[in-house]
Amino acid sequence: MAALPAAPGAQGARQEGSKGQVSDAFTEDQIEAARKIFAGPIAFLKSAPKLEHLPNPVVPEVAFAGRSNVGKSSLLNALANRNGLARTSNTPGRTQELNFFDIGEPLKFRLVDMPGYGFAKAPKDLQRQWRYLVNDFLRGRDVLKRALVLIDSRHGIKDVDNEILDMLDTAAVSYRIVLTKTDKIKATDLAEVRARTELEVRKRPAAHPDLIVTSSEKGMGLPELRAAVLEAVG
Ligand SMILES: Nc1nc2c(ncn2[C@@H]2O[C@H](COP(=O)(O)OP(=O)(O)OP(=O)(O)O)[C@@H](O)[C@H]2O)c(=O)[nH]1
Ligand SMILES: [Mg+2]
Repeated sequence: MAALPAAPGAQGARQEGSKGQVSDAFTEDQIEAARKIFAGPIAFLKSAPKLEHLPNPVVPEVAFAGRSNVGKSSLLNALANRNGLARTSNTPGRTQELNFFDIGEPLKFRLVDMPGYGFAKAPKDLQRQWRYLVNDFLRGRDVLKRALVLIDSRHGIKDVDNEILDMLDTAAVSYRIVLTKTDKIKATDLAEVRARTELEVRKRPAAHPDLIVTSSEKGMGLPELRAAVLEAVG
């Protein structure tokens, strides 16, 4: 793990910020309402390779953003409890378009799985294309209620993440940080990265102050993340 700043302050912030076991507390009713919606009808709607292919903005949307390979598509599948809804891969750069998923029947809201950023091995013009697509969507989509910005718990917030967080803060796009792949690290390292990330997030005006800590593999944090999505679109 990278060197960490000021551990004592980090600990303080963590205690203050976390009321529940894994994130801020949702009521049982909120958790149950979210569980029900995500257990119901969910369908892939369309892939948009360019902004002119976006679906009509008829319902609220929540988008999954983050570095390539951080686990965006896997987390969407885990939330829906449906493998293969969004395509995942070991190889970074799997998701190359904006993929829209309809939640609820009648349609209640949409989730958007986006291409990742920071995949250095992708051809430069492709990287640029994805960056424009993602940034323009996040900045310009009226019905976007919140972006979920996924951060790999093994690495914490990196420079490429800060670039997108700066953009979201500047454009006043509401977002929330979600730590991923927590099954891959020790509990002590997780506590440390969580505390450090919470401190970093507190300085950011458009960020929700509480993180959600997840593992798609083990199912950790999924009930809370479902509730957080519902809260964002509600
Ligand atoms: N152990 C573990 N592996 C995970 C988890 N989430 C995702 N992965 C793995 O990480 C790899 C990348 O996952 P994806 O969901 O495709 O990542 P992505 O962010 O959608 O990637 P791009 O579409 O390329 O931007 C896959 O091999 C997943 O199986 C997790 O919670 N735990
Ligand atoms: Mg993906």
